[in-house]
Amino acid sequence: MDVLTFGETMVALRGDGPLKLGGSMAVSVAGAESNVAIGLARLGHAVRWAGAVGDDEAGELVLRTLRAEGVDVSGASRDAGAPTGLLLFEPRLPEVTRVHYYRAGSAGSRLGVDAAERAFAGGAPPRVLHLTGITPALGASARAACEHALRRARELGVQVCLDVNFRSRLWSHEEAGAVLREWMPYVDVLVASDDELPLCLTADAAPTELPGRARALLGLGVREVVVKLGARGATAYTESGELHCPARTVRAVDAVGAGDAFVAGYLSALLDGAGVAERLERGATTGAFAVASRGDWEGAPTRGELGMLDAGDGAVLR
Ligand code: KDG
Repeated sequence: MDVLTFGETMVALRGDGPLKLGGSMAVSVAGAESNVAIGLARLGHAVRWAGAVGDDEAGELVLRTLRAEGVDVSGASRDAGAPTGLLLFEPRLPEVTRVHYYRAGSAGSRLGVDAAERAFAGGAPPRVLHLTGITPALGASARAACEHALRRARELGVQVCLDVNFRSRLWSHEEAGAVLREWMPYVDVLVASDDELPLCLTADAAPTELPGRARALLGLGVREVVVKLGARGATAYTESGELHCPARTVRAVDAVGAGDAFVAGYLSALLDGAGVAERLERGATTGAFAVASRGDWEGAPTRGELGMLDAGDGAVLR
């Protein structure tokens, strides 16, 4: 197994306009960790997603979708006592999408240490454990599960990638900071947007500018600090210095999931043994595919499609 990822995947309903006006919605699944898993699977990597869904048809949709995408779900569990979570995407303005969560008390939010243990069971350990800062925001049990996974990764010599993915609807800056700061000693590759970096540093010790913050995190033992800058691209900081990669220019259709797609591209190149420049470039490419496609993960490229962005506007590939 190349990558193990652990978190909540929900049924996702996507509308076309203001939710209160009704109309139809497209049914799919979404969750930051499974978005990364699908992105990696499309690029040919062996990935396992572990998490919990309800013993319901919504859970069936989640598992069936992940299986169809080539993601190993053998570490996932069904929780007969709670429903699969739900989220609604409401595209409110061309560039602004509102998200509504229905995940309090969901099966995914009740993940526990046993689920984390099951995630690692069977076969050789993964090369990378990928977590996000969303799962610990779901409750004490889900947080304990992540912390168990971090300790197991350390014992097994598995490198850890953490995408901060701060969700203000789920917890406060203070709550997130208290947890994420404790996690830093376990993290090898930290992915964050520039405004999320302060959550990982003690407030009074935190420098105010981006390179200083990244250096402070490297000083805590993080090996790579990868900062997502949206339309401005991404910058990686390592002990050898900093490297920037601009974003690819595409017609933006739906930015949701772009960060997860970026992580999938970055990790894919890392697994291939590529250097930081190539990791950033692949991340920029997979991120651009996500921005140019509707849905969280649906537009993720296969390896053979990575070059498609160079085909030029209006190209017809025959
Ligand atoms: O990154 C996209 C995710 O935000 C989306 O799939 C839903 O995981 C999700 C979340 O908690 O916001």
